Amino acid sequence: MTQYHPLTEQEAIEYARTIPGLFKSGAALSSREIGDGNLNLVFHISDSETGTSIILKQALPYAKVVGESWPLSLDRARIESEALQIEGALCPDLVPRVYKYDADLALTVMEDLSDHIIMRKGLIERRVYPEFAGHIGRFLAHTLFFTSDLGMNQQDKKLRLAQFINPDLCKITEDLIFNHPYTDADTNSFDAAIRDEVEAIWSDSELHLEVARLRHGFLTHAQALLHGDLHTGSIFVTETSTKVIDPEFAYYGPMGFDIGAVIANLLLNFAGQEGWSPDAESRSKYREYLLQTAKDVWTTFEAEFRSLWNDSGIDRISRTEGFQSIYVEQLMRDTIGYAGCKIVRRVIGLAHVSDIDTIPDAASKERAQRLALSIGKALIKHHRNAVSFDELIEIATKFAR
Ligand code: SR1
Ligand code: MG
Repeated sequence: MTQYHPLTEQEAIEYARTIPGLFKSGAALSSREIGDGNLNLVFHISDSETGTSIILKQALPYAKVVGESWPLSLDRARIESEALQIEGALCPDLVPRVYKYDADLALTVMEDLSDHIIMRKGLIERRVYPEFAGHIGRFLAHTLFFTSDLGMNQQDKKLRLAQFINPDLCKITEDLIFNHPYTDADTNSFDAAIRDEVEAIWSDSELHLEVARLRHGFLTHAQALLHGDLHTGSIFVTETSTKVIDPEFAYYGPMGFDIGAVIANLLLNFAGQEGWSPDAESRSKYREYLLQTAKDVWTTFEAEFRSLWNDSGIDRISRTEGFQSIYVEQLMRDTIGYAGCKIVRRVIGLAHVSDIDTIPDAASKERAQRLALSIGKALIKHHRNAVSFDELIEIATKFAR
């Protein structure tokens, strides 16, 4: 089974049996392909007698969401498994354990997190995750700091950058986030009801100029090893645990892109509450929770990042008085700008989010889409002038009134 081919459910069982120390020989294993993402196969293999289970994630040589007409490198499976191992060394409690990576089959064998749920689903059900902001703020601070020139040997960092050259997946982001939503591209997908707003975005040159700046940062600012796709569908949660999965888009890019992704997805759910909250009072209460979480993510990130800088910074010159604040303020502005881009693409572009797309009532869905676009555009246009993260909260609050 060593030559690359997409596994069947039965072959996934046979493969799982070959991994030492997991299943007893002769165990009655069951296999289900459960991948609901855009790119890969995901097999859940379990032994109902012992309760042991694992996940086999296999990259396909094309984008599953579009088909074989969109080829994609299988190297993303290596990138994902290596990124998971780096993240696991820095934040062992916040990522799944990797048991094995098989380069020939572009396959990663990892811990099953079925006792958690995908955070996007939890937020649609209007659940509350009290530990999430602290966990993800720490994940962001540690993974970004210790893979940057601030926290690791600067020559080793250059070699690590080479290890994470990820052109196919970066191109998806460059096109689907930073280009296509701003023009009449074939890949776009949006409801006819909001065509007026979408056409206004296509002709908004002030907006395009800011997106061009942010895209340039994504292309050129090799600041830290990013997760690269840190939305709430890439995060498993319980009330007490957070696990980040799916770093196949990992590459060296601007830190604010990862922080902004988390914030954007909280705001997409904030907009989606047009359709999920039963009444105005509970909508406003859940939205307060989402905004407080967004603020806590930033505040935790900033505090942890500054303390890592003070305690574990690797060079003298970066400790020069004032430099840390200049750096962190720029991160805050980047975070706001990238959050805006991540919101707009999920309403107009190829890949949407269920927080908005699955709202059953058409009028509520349209309100949610328009609200998301208003917030996204305002964040993009304002990001370079922001002096405090609170301005993001004020923008979301203003448009939701
Ligand atoms: C063709 S892939 C579309 C999207 O799915 C992934 O989760 C990324 O967000 C990507 O942009
Ligand atoms: Mg993914």
